[in-house]
Amino acid sequence: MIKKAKDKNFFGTEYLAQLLHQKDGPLMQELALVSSPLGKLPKRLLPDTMTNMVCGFCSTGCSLKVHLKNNQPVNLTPDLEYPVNFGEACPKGWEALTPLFAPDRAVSPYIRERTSGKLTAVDWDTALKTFVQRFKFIQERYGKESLAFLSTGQFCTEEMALLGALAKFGMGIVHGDSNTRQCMASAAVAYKQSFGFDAPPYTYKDFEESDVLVFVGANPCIAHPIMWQRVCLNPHQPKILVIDPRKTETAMAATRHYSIHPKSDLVLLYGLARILIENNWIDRKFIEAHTIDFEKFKAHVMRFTPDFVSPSTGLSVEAIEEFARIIHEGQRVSFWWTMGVNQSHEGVRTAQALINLALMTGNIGRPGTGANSITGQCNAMGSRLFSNTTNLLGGRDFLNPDNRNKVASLLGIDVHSIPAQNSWPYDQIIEGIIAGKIKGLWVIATNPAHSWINQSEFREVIKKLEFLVVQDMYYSTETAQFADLILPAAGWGEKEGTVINSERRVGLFKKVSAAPGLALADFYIFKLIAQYWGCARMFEGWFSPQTVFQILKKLSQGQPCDITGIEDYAMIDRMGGIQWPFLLGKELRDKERRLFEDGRFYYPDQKARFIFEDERPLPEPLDEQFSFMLLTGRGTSAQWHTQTRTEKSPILRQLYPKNIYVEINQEDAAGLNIKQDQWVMVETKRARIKAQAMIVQTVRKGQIFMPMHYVETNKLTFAAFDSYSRQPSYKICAARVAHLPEYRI
Ligand SMILES: Nc1nc2c(c(=O)[nH]1)N[C@H]1C(S)=C(S)[C@@H](COP(=O)(O)OP(=O)(O)OC[C@H]3O[C@@H](n4cnc5c(=O)[nH]c(N)nc54)[C@H](O)[C@@H]3O)O[C@H]1N2
Ligand SMILES: Nc1nc2c(c(=O)[nH]1)N[C@H]1C(S)=C(S)[C@@H](COP(=O)(O)OP(=O)(O)OC[C@H]3O[C@@H](n4cnc5c(=O)[nH]c(N)nc54)[C@H](O)[C@@H]3O)O[C@H]1N2
Ligand code: SF4
Ligand SMILES: [Mo]
Repeated sequence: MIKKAKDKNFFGTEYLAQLLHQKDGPLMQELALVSSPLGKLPKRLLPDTMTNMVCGFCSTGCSLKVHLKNNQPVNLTPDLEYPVNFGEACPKGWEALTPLFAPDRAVSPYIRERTSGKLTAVDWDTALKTFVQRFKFIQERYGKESLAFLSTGQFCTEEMALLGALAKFGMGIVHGDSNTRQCMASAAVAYKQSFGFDAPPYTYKDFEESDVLVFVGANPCIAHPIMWQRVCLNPHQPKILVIDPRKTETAMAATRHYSIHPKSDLVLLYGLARILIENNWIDRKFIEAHTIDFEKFKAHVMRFTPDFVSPSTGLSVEAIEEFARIIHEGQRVSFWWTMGVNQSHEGVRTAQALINLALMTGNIGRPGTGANSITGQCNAMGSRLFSNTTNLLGGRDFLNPDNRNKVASLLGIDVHSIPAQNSWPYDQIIEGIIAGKIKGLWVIATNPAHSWINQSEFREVIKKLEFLVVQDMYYSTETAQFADLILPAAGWGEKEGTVINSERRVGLFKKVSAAPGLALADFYIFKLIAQYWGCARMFEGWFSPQTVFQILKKLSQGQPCDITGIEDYAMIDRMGGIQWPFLLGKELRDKERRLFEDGRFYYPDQKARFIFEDERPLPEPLDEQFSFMLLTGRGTSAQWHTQTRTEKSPILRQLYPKNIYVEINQEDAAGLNIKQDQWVMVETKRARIKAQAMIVQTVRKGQIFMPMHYVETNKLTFAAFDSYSRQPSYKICAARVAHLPEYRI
């Protein structure tokens, strides 16, 4: 139950604007006005119009036209011109406005009384004073490292940069990570080590220009449907090869589906490399001119003979040999991967095995080629470069004194306010809470009490905190239910800023709707916190999202992700998004650009590295009791993660099963006497849950699949991590499934 505020002045917005010395500045506009392509206009004067903006769900970065009537968004249609989606959108995009008007929006800050669990609505002044008092108390009592934040790949780059700078430079927080750890860390580390910078090389046109497309652990038909539309536009009758234990929607549409044993990708990819080398199906000229360590790699893969690879992967020798031949015969071969690779105990090396295949066959830097990691959230790429979590702003290194000096001088701050150490990654922050080292946690735009691996532990962990702040659009999320303080955030459509999609395209969010009640754009929440914390001076120049965009440009200068050529938001709008890099003084001739056309990589010697390692055993092997392998992933194109947004749409709700379900092979189901839709038990060493059986042929015998969108799923998962990226290996663990009567619930 939430106690409501009665007094209208309670909202105190004018007071807040005054506090920020912005009575006529952007915060007042934020509260009173909406932005449109016509510029900022007072609400009442806004004519009925349309404005296009990038979708706030997935990393495809489609552009949507929002229709406005009487100053309200009333409808939405996909943008016909935008060089990403060309008039297409998936169900989430079509329904993007609905979640804004949900009844469980946080409309004011709330404070929870711990014993009764009751939430009380408070004004911003009280909320901010509480935030500062509690967090400062913790810092003073337990030291600087006792506070941490967990952030997101789902809001604007300007907001991420302000949060990262505020927390780390202003508030003295050392440990802060983003939920992109769950998603992109393996790809980011793989690129950094192989290319010298975290740089996905492709442009979506490559989907149309390949004659062979290899998808590894990726199900774009469900997770990136509009990227898949681009594949469907390919006029070259391409061969599509899918590596996935499950016969996914994408695998069904493929030329070949390689249903490998889970996590045998590394062995398969080394086996393919060996066949290509043995047959001399490699690009010697490219290897010599542009890479390092090929001979060592060659020696490494020699033991991966087809006879070894076949039983390890479950593929026939013929299938493996044909796979290699298809790669050889392709003129333009592209390799695409997503979570089936990244979410693994050996995700970085698996991603690099794909990079190695592209390098050794010269399939990079040309149309229709590339070793291409597809990102997940709308601004995963912004988070990787500018969130100031794993990297120092602009893809730099906290450990490098030159990098720290550079950022300090660009921002005009004392270099000593920049931590000279790396933040703990996400899992270590959680460990830190368990160990009693972290006492205060600030969670922004992510829902870890549902999405983090091994929930049974996580929920206990979170209770150990002395103070938990959750900043979200909704007061009802699983994580907000534990919060001592909830800060109400505006969502997509209620604020402006930029995001970066999978092909490195900077796109624009706009404000087309006023946030409800007291909810504020995260940007202004951070500004207010800076004010109350007493470090506002450091952020005087960070006036509005638009001014921060100019700061981001400065921070990017000279880096591979240089965006100094982008003038302002209007230019992004005009050009249909702009891919990085785009340097000052350059002319924007092509709407689509790929990296490495000159064969030069980001290391000082400009060469890419072959990086490889022996395969590792499964973190949780099967045993007699837990003899099923549980896979997890996306269920339908209508569901988004922890469902805080997609469950709000009656239309989307029609497009996915209401109850949690487990997909099970028909032979296994028959053996266990399990019928369609029957409630069954799924159990791992961590937890036991109930789910409805969905009997399928798409999951192999001995395996089961559960979508991540239901809160029970991560009670089952096993907390194993890639040792380089610390990305959780969500995809597999040992489980058992049984006919319900066998158990007492
Ligand atoms: N509808 C919808 N779309 C989304 C999202 C969403 O929640 N809903 N989330 C977005 C985000 S943040 C992300 S990161 C992406 C994720 O996009 P994807 O990675 O494409 O989606 P997943 O279903 O998580 O995983 C892909 C596949 O990996 C397979 N897999 C599991 N283990 C292995 C293995 O060992 N080897 C191989 N080769 N494959 C394996 C699974 O069977 C699954 O089909 O989707 C984005 N798009
Ligand atoms: N078992 C299993 N678990 C998984 C995965 C898997 O494949 N299997 N995939 C993992 C992956 S790849 C990912 S990316 C994660 C995703 O996990 P999460 O990031 O936890 O999932 P979301 O539901 O997207 O959470 C985003 C939160 O931000 C809020 N929000 C939305 N917009 C805004 C905003 O503008 N401001 C603020 N302040 N809040 C906002 C939403 O209401 C929601 O509560 O899940 C991971 N978990
Ligand atoms: S594919 Fe992704 S970006 Fe495009 S409409 Fe769907 S959710 Fe939005
Ligand atoms: Mo993700």
